[in-house]
Amino acid sequence: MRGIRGWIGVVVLCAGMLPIVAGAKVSGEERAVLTSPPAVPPPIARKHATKLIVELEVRERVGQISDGVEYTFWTFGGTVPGSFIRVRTGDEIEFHLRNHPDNKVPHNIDLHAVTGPGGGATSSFTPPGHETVFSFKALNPGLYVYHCATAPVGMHIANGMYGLILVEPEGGFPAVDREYYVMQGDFYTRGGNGDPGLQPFSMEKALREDADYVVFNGSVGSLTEGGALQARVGERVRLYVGNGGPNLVSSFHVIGEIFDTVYVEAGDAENHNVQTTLVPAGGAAIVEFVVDVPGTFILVDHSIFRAFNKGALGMMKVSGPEDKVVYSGKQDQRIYLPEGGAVQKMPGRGANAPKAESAAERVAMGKVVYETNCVACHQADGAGIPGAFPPVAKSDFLEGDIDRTIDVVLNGLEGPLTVNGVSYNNVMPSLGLSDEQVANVLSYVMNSWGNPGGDVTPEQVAKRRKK
Ligand code: HEC
Ligand SMILES: [Cu+2]
Repeated sequence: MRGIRGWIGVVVLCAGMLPIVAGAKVSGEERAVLTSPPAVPPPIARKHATKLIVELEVRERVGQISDGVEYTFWTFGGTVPGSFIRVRTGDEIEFHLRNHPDNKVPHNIDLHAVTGPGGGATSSFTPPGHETVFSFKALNPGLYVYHCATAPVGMHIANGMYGLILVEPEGGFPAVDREYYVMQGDFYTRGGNGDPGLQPFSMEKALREDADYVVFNGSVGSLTEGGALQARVGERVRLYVGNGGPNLVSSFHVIGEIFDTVYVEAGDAENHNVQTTLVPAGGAAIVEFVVDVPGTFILVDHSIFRAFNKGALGMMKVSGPEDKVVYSGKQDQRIYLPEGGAVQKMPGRGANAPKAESAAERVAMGKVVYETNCVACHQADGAGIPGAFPPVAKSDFLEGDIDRTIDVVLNGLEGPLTVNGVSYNNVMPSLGLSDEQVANVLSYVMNSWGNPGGDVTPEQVAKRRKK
């Protein structure tokens, strides 16, 4: 967090200019630069309004929504969310909507930045293999959602047809060091979360608002590891945050940060020192913060099961020098067990998960179990976290006795143990996995990260469970 001195002047200036925007002169002609998420086009440097040509192509394509799970996305520009469009107040936008000839259904576009019937939808109905053109004047500054509005509207949006258009105020926004594009969406599939293969859209679940996936930027993990947002200590970061829905509102939060400034609902109202901001379905917010310390900061929808169980989790990796005054890091750790045992049981689940037909399939399915249940503690590379979570990669404990290892995953574990000569004294919860899931995840672990291989069967697990 950081103070806001120097901001007030800019804001007053922008507000004062609003009334003359509609009458501003337009000169010249330009082609808009569009970007794929999480990139944002560069700020607009020109000091005048212009005629701006925007060309957006709809593509229907199969992509990954989660590891091993595919979905037929309908996209603006090939990505979910669609290409980021950046214009300036007063611009006259000539909008070209193209529907690729390989697509199966017609589409159109409703931009919330448009003043006019349907936000453009009534002028842009475009069958496959066609292009439509309409134009509009950007009268109001702000960050706006655009989406497809072809019937059944809910289905087009549920398939990923949404994105953001930023209408910069005259004079632009104050400069920042980094700008990123993050947009949430909820998805509804025939199978449950993690069920592999190509998953068709489920109208029944969409009607019940019973989402299988809630994600940032179109898929589980799109903003983690290699896709994580980047920043350096001391930089000011601005996130353009949208929510395509179709159903759920987002309680947008960055773990370990406080938003210095939020442009509430992406309008003129500024709020400061905000922990969580609401981003409605079909709405947006602009949030800004200075990153003061290094580390990984986790972006979530704070409706928290969506984050840890349905995919609404991203990362910002901040590099640079520590500041032990702002944040000390762990100074001490001891066991505190006022109620005695601390092994928590989670409700049983996974009973009707699909069964692996071969050892290889078991490993593949185990990867999904690992990524949904173990990765938060033992990490994607199995290395664990020093001092807290032991490694499951090249762990002598794990390799030592398979029954003992099965017991750990079945029942959880607390109290001291030694892995590769390092002692741990922490708590692993019982995760309530089925025999099949325990067998799959351990087979995956044993065949990953240089571990020696092997196969654990559901029968072996069932035997241990009886004990
Ligand atoms: C909430 C964090 C957490 C989650 C989730 C978790 N573990 Fe653990 N795990 C631990 C901790 C902590 C220990 C060490 C417990 C102790 O100190 O007594 C541990 C120990 C282990 C061990 C034995 C020690 C070693 O490193 O060989 C294995 C094997 C293991 N976990 C596997 C898994 C698997 C597989 C999953 C997912 C199905 C999983 N864990 C999920 C925290 C977690
Ligand atoms: Cu559409």
